[in-house]
Amino acid sequence: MAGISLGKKIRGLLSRKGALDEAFYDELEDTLIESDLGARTAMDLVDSLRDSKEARGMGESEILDYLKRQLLPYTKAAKLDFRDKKRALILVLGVNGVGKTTTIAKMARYFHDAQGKSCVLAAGDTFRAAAIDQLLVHGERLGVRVVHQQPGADPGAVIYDALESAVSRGEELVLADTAGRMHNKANLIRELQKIHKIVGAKIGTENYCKLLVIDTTTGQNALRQAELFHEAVGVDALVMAKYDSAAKGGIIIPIQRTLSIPVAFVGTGEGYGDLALFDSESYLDSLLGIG
Ligand SMILES: Nc1nc2c(ncn2[C@@H]2O[C@H](COP(=O)(O)OP(=O)(O)O)[C@@H](O)[C@H]2O)c(=O)[nH]1
Ligand SMILES: [Mg+2]
Repeated sequence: MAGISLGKKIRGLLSRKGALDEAFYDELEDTLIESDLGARTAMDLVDSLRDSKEARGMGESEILDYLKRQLLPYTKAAKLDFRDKKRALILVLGVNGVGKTTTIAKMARYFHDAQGKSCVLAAGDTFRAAAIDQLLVHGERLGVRVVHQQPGADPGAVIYDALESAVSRGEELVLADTAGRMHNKANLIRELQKIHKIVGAKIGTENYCKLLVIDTTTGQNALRQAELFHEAVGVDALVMAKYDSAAKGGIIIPIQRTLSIPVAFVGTGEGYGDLALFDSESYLDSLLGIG
């Protein structure tokens, strides 16, 4: 599980070193960087610990608590609450293979069970035929309608249709899949901007959420992806998929530091129930091995 290793490493470092000397600070900085917290965060954390008067007399658990307090501002949670909304749309973004389609299926289950929402899925990844089939299979298993067209169809049109038909059928939440790959990056961005323009105008910003799925196991790549998608269409919240398989798990911290994007969900496995609401306290406790 993610995080245990960072907490363990820091504890190991503390028991080996005993004293908070320069060698300890250097190793701590390396350890933080290895856990994907980013060089700037690692440096700032170590500097603040080094400069803090309170740190001198601290024991192991106090140091971990101190680090936790320093990191809290960069682990904000996004609250996706659609209970009072008659209609809303979540546009799910992310590069190929990060877990978009799986997350959509999990969210259909979550928003139905936790918020009483009737969902409809839009097969906006028209780049691959298999992507449409995959969504259809989830829809059938979950008993949720899937709006789709043939491979190669205009994804903006598919999502627009899903929204229109949701209005006429009284379905409240549209979960829209998108392609994570195009012939090239410029194409992908242009396609997403087109979808964003069509969908945003139709649904209105207050009922529209752009959710970026990142694969927690890919480390710094996820930061570059977040920058790309955020610049293209603006990302409202993140999903940390595959947290269960990540040995590191600190990547949301540099993403929040740079882009201030809060985290909505954590993917904890491949099943429909394997989606947890992100919670800063428990995330940091797990990252730092506290408690
Ligand atoms: N262990 C684990 N696997 C996941 C999670 N989310 C997705 N996956 C797996 O990641 C692979 C790619 O997922 P998919 O939803 O097809 O990615 P997409 O290309 O972004 O739509 C699949 O094998 C999923 O079962 C997760 O939270 N944990
Ligand atoms: Mg997919």
